[in-house]
Amino acid sequence: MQTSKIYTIERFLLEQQSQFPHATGELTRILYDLALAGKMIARETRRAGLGTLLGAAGTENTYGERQQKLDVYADSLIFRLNDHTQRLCAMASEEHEEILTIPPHYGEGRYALLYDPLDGSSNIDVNVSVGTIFAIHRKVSTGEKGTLEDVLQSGRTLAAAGYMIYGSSTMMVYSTGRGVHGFTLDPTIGEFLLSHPDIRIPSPPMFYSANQGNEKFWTHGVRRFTRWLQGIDGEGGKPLSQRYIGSLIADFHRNLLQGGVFYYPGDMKKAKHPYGKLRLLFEAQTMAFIADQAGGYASDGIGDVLDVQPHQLHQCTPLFVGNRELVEQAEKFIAMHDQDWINTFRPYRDSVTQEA
Ligand code: AHM
Ligand code: MG
Repeated sequence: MQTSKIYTIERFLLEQQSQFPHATGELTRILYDLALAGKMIARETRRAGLGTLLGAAGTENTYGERQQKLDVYADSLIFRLNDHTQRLCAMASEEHEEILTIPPHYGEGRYALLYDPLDGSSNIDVNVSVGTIFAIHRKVSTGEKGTLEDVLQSGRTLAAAGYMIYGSSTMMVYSTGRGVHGFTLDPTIGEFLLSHPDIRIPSPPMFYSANQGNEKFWTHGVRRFTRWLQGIDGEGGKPLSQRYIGSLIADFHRNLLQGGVFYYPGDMKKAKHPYGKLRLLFEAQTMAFIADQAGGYASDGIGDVLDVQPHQLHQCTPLFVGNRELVEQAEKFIAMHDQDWINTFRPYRDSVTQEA
């Protein structure tokens, strides 16, 4: 007879919480609310092809991108599930320019939640995996209400972070700083069950993931790094296979489970992404936190993403994330060849003027 325990996410969270006698259970409940959001978004993504929610909503987000209807649904759902629980002092969504305050009649809590409601949403129309990304910080501002200060925190101080992936199955992967745990949704019972306890990025790595269509805009160091991954340049060993979905969560998740590196670099020539495309607070910090907890590493090309002190809610960052030795190799190539780019990026990265 099999003796391994079966854990629902609720049971697992409660068991983890019980190891900390002074824990109030608030973080546990926020994670459980996010799991519920994941189930509800998964339900809608399953029906997306049926037409009611498919296609663009006709509005644009803060980056001028077309919002998909599911983006709008996921964004409002996460807010509505969390605004009245008295566990949060503020929220921030990739879809909104400013922080989202808690309606005064609900009362404030001790945490701040950041989320990208539906990452990779341009992939919905073509039935490719998308995800939800979340990050939870402790309140640090001293007033009664949450402020920008509560969300502009470095990844080092995250209380918890993770993502949901809506793929061939729905999974929730999270960490509270004690390992990375993955749960798979059993749709027949509506429960997330522990399927991937204590995830570690395996070695040797298998894949590299980048949008090589942008290669002509990349810096010399990033191109040299790519050749190295292909086993062409320098001491590079066995070539890695290339896999790129264009959905950060899907690309990251594959590399987390099978080993590899994802990168979306900054470049000097493409005016649109001088500091990379991805957002530090809504995308990169969570990937960095999960990678770090799984034995990997995330860099912006200069140093550890977790050490970057954000100054802007929608700050962009280059991102190299995956097996530590691969990411460190990217840093080496960049330090060796991309001094001009470093001189351009560093003042933006290290700026201290806080803004929404
Ligand atoms: P989004 O937050 O608007 O969905 O954009 C982020 C997505 C990531 O999921 C993905 O890694 C990247 O954009 C893909 O960009 P590109 O199409 O330039 O390769
Ligand atoms: Mg996104």
